[in-house]
This record gives sequence, C-alpha cells and structure tokens, in this order.
Amino acid sequence: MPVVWSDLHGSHDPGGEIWVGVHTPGTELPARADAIRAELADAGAAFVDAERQPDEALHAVHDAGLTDYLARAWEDWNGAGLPDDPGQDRVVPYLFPDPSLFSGFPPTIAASPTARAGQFAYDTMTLVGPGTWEAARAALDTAVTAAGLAARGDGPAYALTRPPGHHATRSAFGGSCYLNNSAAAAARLRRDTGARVAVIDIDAHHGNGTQAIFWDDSEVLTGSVHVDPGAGWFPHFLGFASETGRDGSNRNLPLAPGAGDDAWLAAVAELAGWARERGAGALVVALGVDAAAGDPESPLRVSANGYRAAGRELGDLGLPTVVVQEGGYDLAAIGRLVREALEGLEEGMRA
Ligand code: SP5
Ligand code: ZN
Repeated sequence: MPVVWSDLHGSHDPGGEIWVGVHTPGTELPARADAIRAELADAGAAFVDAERQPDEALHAVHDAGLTDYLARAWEDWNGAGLPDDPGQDRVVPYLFPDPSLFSGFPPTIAASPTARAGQFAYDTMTLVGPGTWEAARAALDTAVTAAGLAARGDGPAYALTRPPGHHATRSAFGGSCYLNNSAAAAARLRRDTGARVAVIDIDAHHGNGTQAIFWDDSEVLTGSVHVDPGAGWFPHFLGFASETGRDGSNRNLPLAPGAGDDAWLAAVAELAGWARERGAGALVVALGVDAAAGDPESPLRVSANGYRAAGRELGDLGLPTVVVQEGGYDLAAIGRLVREALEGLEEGMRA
C-alpha cells in the first residue's frame, strides 16, 4: 500500500519531556519515523509525499484558537527572549486556567507567552520548539492525503505521521500530540465517502483526543483498546469503559498491565465486530505499536505476530482504510511492528 510521508517531521524535536518538574530525555524522537521508513523501504514500499491540505482539513477537527496559538507559539516564546532568560529553549506551560477559576465566563487569552502555553497545553510533557508547528501541520497533511487516497477505493493507504496525534483534542494539545492526525483522516473519509467512519485505536494509550472530538458525532465511531488508566497509566483521567459517547458511538476496552496477545487480540476483534455491526463504511486504524512487549512507554506485551493478526482482523472488515501512525518508542522494533501490522492488513483484505 502507498506510504504517505513528509520530510518535515524532522523539523520537530521536542528535546525531551518535563515530567513531575524533571527534564527527562523523552522518547518521541525524529529517529522513530526514520526507523519505520527504513523498514518499509526494505520491504519495497512506494512512498508518496504528503500534499498540503486546505485549512478546512485542520478546522474540521480543531478550533482556530488552538491552531492560531500553535502556529505562533515558538516565535512568540523566542521573541520574548525566554531562551536567554530564564534559559528555556522550548515552550513550557506554568499556569493552567482551570475552569473553576472563571465562574462560567471564558478566560481572555493571556498576554504573556509563558501563561498562554497553559491555555492550550494540558500537560508539561509536550514541548514546542522551532519546527514543531510545521511538522505537526505536515503530519496532519500526511494523514489527510492518505485518507484521500483510501477514499478513492483502490485500497488502503498508510500515513507515516510524526508527531503523533490521538491525544490532541479540538482545543488542546498533550501526550506528545499537537494536532489529531487520525481524527483529520476520519473527517476526510467521512467527507469523501459519505459513509459512517470508524476509528479503531490500537495504540497502547487511550485515544482520548479522538474520543473527545467525535463524542457528539454518531457518524464517526471511536473505539480504543489500551492499558487501563485505572491502573495508573496515561491519560489517567480517561479511557474507562463507562465512556460511551452520545448515542453509544464510543467504545473503550481497557486492559490490565501485562496483557498480551490473547487479551489484546480479543479486544481488537471486539472493536472490529462493533464497527461492523454499527454500519461503518470506512475505517481509520490509529496504529500505535507501543503495546508491544519491550516498548518503554507501556506495560502491554503484544508480539510482532500479534500486530500481524490485528492487521488481518481489521483488513477483514474490507473497508476503505487509512492507517495512521501514532505511538511506538522501541527504536529497534517499531519498523518491524509496523510492517507486520500493514502486511497483516493486506492479507486480511485479500482473504
Ligand atoms: C502518542 C503516545 O503514545 N503518547 C503517549 C504519551 C504517554 N506519555 C506518558 C508519559 C508519562 C510519564 N513518563 C515517565 C517516564 C519516566 N521514565
Ligand atoms: Zn501511545
């Protein structure tokens, strides 16, 4: 299947993560996308450059407040001299305008770039540097380009997106995500096919941003299998089975830490069956490969064969399909894991 790609991913280097106030190295690195690309090139994949999409593609899933902020965040931070004083070369929030502060009225946009960051970021780990906006925008363009190809009906397409997207909501960024690539792909599939779209998220973490974006939309089904937030895992506050969306259009299947192929594949099959029963006519697979045993960001223990089997299960739906890259942080393994998932999907479609 075509692999849609943008060189601009490399202009985003978050330069680490600030976690509990400590600067840690972080795992969402430019080398991730390069490792996946190298493995798919070895497998003989055809690469297609992402096409710049109109702003409508962005605003189908994001408020202008967030996109206007992100587009200027680095320049404003740099312009205020913050890399020199106090010596912070990434945009980092320090103050979060909790709704309880405001007696129901909306906060004004803060004048200081230091405060403004907390108005749009919901964590301290998702840092903005000089090329972050260009890369995030290119990742969304990549996903939407792939969705356009898949909607033509000549087979599935894979969007090799970085930075990832499924934690970004309509109006806030976090979880290493800035713009929601999978959601933008779903919106494009919806527009081009007119069909009900299912987003099936098999990243190790709950796809909270995608859930929130489509919560009220019964024409976009959102399902996610992930490590149980109730066992202490990101995104902590969301991803519980009780979150069913308006009209039951959302489905969460949390798994215990340590769960492996059997439990995980049963959940993937459950989500696939649910999408089929509910009349999905097009599919987005939010493909995180961080559920693999050995990934540093999750305690799930899925194997490479498990990813291949998940691909087969989802391919067997036989729908116009776009696969969008989300997480996956074990640099030595992620290329192979993605390849297995994509080959499994192609096998499932042929079967
Ligand atoms: C797209 C995606 O997979 N995002 C996952 C973001 C989860 N990051 C949670 C990080 C939680 C703190 N990690 C501390 C690591 C200490 N070694
Ligand atoms: Zn993840």
